[in-house]
Amino acid sequence: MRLDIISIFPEYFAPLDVSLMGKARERGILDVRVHQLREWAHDVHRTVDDTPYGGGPGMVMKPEVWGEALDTVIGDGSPRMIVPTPSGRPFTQELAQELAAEPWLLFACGRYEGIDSRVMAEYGARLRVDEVSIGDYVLAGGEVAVLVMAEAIGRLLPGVLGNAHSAVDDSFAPGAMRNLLEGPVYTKPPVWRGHEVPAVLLSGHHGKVARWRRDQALRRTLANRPELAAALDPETLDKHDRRL
Ligand code: 6GU
Repeated sequence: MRLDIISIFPEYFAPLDVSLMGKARERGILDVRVHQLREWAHDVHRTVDDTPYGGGPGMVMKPEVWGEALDTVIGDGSPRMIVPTPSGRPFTQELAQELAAEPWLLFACGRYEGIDSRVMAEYGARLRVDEVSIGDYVLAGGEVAVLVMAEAIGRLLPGVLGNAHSAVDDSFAPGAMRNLLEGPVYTKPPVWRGHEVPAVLLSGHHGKVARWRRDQALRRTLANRPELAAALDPETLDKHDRRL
């Protein structure tokens, strides 16, 4: 997968050289190219923003600079373009999976109050453009949101995770535990500072372990995400589940 990122703070993307994303790049699974937006600003101060029409606080990113940057990076190709913004559609595991199937993603990072909306109109006529939010809070800019999305997408690429199965029972992944959060996990020693590992996990009884894990997942979902629990399909709940 090719991943282009345009930002006025390319330094934010140093973490993409490390860990799982760094390995994916070394293995040639990911081709990340980070671009400094100011390279396409031509005045002495390399200005990328201006005051908003209609008034109001903050600054808006200028369309001409973005136009030149995007034309250069896109060339005659057709990447799927993502614009991180708190007013976008929600970034979900489902969207991560959809984006992981694309050959080329282009992230356009806004700062200040955002990018002049005509940029999205212009490129939306040629490319698939999505404005995407990573949650209901406001960041100073799209850079950190792009790191979040890039990692969520990157770990789904074939050959990135060591164990090919380790993404299948993630919270939010499709499957038998669909729509349930993952429950607690334990490793050795069996007793640590007086806290015991639940006996069922040491029993060797696979059926009981699976039942216990499902109960724990359901309890955690009820406690931490009541709206997810309320949306569970009653058809997928058994008698045991309904007692919780
Ligand atoms: Cl994608 N960008 C910014 N600036 N803030 C956010 C966000 C994105 N998602 C949630 N908050």
